[in-house]
Amino acid sequence: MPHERWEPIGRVSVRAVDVPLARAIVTAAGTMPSVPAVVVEVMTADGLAGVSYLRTYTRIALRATVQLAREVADLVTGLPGDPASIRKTLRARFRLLGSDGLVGAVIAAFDMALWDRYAKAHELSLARALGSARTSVPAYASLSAASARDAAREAEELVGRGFRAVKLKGTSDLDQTLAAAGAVRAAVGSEISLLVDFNQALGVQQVLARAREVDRAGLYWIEEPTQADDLVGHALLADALATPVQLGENLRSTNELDALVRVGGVDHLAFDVQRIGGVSGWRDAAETAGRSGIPVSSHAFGEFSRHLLAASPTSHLFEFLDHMERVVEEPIRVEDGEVVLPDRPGAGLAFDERALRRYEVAT
Ligand code: SMN
Ligand code: MG
Repeated sequence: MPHERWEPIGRVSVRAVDVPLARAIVTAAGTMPSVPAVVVEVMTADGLAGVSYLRTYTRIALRATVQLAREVADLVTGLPGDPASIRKTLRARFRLLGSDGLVGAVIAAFDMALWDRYAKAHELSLARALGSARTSVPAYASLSAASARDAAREAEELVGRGFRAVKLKGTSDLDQTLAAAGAVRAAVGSEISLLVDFNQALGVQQVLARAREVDRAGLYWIEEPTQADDLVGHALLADALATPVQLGENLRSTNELDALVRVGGVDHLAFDVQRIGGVSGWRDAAETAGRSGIPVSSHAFGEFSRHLLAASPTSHLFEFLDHMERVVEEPIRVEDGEVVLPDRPGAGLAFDERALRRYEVAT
């Protein structure tokens, strides 16, 4: 982008929606019946718009986030729509408050929208704008159910649709989770990779005491077994377990990633584009991961993640969970277990206006 002439940012639209899920997701961090999200559209003076969204996970944070995003919009209106410089400006503005949490989510949403706009301006898919010529990326499917019976049935259905890897939601009850993993394994057979996500629910000592048993389950990875910010705890687990440890969806910066890698707390990474700082933040983090040779998978935000993974040096697995299915014009496409990259300009995220209005939350 060295010689880019950046159009100034013009109109910005910020709206809140709460999109019901076809199937509520049961996680160790609570049950999610819907996706509360803030939809951001950033238009430049030439009339070209970039689109993104951020998730608040709980409806009670929606209005505050919309308010914040609207104030940020006022701040950036008239500035050149260059994702890198907008990110820098915003991070400087929030240095004392901190660029994580809701602030980080809002900065990421603007960054994603500006990258979407940049790719559209060059009539390139986001992956191509990021330098990748790939057309698909291997995917795994995240199961919604946690109970053994429901998870086994859901896994069978997803394998029937072509997935070669599925992820079970673990709970704080290790016995129950290992039993559910056994049920899923019995349903899908030994050829399918089985991943388990604990969403930070276990204690380090609890897992250390049962390390051999966990290893016997033959899992492809265990995800966030303990508190995400316990880097040393994850290092102890990565050392004791033969099963690979996956984490990263809660990483907020490349510096945090660096620290995690240095202590040896991670075998497989996953980035969340909202948490890691948008497209710009992901690119920095993916470069760091690449230098260490650690495989990178994605967390949610499939519309953007598919392109980002395609362009990541140590790209691994795409997480398929089509949470925005009800409000987008084109659902995320998976064929033969791979997510297919759309080649239309930008990220390929277009909201269905009628659907958005239907689930809009007054702000
Ligand atoms: C997860 C967390 C939040 C929303 C969706 C999914 C989970 C995952 O940690 O990795 O799928
Ligand atoms: Mg997870």
